[in-house]
Amino acid sequence: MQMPKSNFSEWYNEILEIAQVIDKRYNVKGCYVWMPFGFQIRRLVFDKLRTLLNETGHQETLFPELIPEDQLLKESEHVKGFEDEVYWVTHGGLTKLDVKLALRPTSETIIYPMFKLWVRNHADLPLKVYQIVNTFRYETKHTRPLIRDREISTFKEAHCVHANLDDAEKEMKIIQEVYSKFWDALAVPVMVVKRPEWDKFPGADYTISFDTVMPDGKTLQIATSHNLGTKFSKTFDITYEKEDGEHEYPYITCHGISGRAIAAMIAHHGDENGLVLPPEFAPIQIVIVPIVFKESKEEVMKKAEEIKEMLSGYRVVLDDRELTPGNKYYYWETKGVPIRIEIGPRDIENNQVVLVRRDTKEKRVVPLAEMREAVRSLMNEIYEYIKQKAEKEQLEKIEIVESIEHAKQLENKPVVLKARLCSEACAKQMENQLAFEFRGILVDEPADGLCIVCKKEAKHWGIFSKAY
Ligand code: A5A
Repeated sequence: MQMPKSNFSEWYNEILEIAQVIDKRYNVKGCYVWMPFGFQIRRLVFDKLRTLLNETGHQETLFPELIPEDQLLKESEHVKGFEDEVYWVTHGGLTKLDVKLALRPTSETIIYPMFKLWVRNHADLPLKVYQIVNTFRYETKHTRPLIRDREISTFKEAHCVHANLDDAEKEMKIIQEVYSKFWDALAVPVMVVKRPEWDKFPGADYTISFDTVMPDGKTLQIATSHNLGTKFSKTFDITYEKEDGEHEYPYITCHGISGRAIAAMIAHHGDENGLVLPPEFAPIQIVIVPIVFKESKEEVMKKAEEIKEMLSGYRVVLDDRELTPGNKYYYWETKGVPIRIEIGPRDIENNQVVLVRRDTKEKRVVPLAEMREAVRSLMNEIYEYIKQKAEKEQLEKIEIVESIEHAKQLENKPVVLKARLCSEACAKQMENQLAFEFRGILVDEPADGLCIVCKKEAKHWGIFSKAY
């Protein structure tokens, strides 16, 4: 079956179903089921994130899910940001609870009262923890699996306490590096932007966001990193004793990535035949399809087993089902298996195998003795190819605009705008005249030239887009 990607929304829904990633038929809106195959992708992807966080001194933890009402309401800006989105538990059985309990929309107000108990003096800092949990947000925009869940079933949140602003800023950079490595591994291209004042995380001093451009030209925020300053440590009365004996409020940073990571990976690389996955995150990396005829069946199956043994260390399936090879090809293509190995009587005769890559469908005949090495290098080639392809496709959707009129002409195109700006005030002015949202300024790319709005000297590149 062919699924054209031109209608992205339809394609996305279909691919999740056909590849058996998510079943969205559960009867609570915004709550979805991870199917076993999808769950394996999830595990591989989030284990990568775990490894990167562990390597940089973040420790995995697990906090409770329920928040007493008064505790959630403590930080006023934070509350305002989330009050429309909170699910409440009001009863325990038939008994009405004295204090309503919120299902976490995020865990600042759960974790920070505990930080108050854990942080005593400078030797306790930095304190860097993270958890991978489900959170709940009563989303009112159109829900869709992994992109906008009401039960965000996969939510990695890191929360870090630092002695001073300098250390907090260093952590913001460390996370930027960790996240960049993560997106690089997933071959997902990103733009790193600083969100404007009016669009930062509720309670944050500022927010850095990783946005990716989806195939339909809309941006998806796939990670955020917030410098919360001392606001939350003041609210939750977290202090530490400095070397000189004085007590000080520490700085806090927090950093989130959700199942959107998987949505982005699928959206960028998948095609009309199904998933295409970077080999590192493919639950099955190689499928062996024996081409059997009655008279040679035994011999071919024996060879196929041998080939499987030769590929130890990879995640390999030998598909010995009673189906036609064509059916098997189709089945494994939908699941994004990076390499297919075909082995038939003629290959045995010639002491060779046929390797077929999922991304380009290219076939390669290699001597059996060179198969392992060929597979290894093909995996790298596939990763490089899909990464460059995704980067190129993203770049092609980013239009540099020199005037508001030019921006207006692009309003119905699936593009993202990049414009020189001097300030957030000018960005706001531009946003007010357009059907695009201001997403922020690029953090690693200063601009020169003139501001698109006021024609004074520009300092930044601003990004404007339609957004998920
Ligand atoms: N405590 C901080 C880390 C926090 O909650 N930040 S956040 O609100 O920005 O969420 C982190 C990330 O979760 C977002 O950048 C976004 O990529 C993802 N996210 C937010 N709402 C989501 C939803 N309804 N479904 C899936 N992912 C979501």
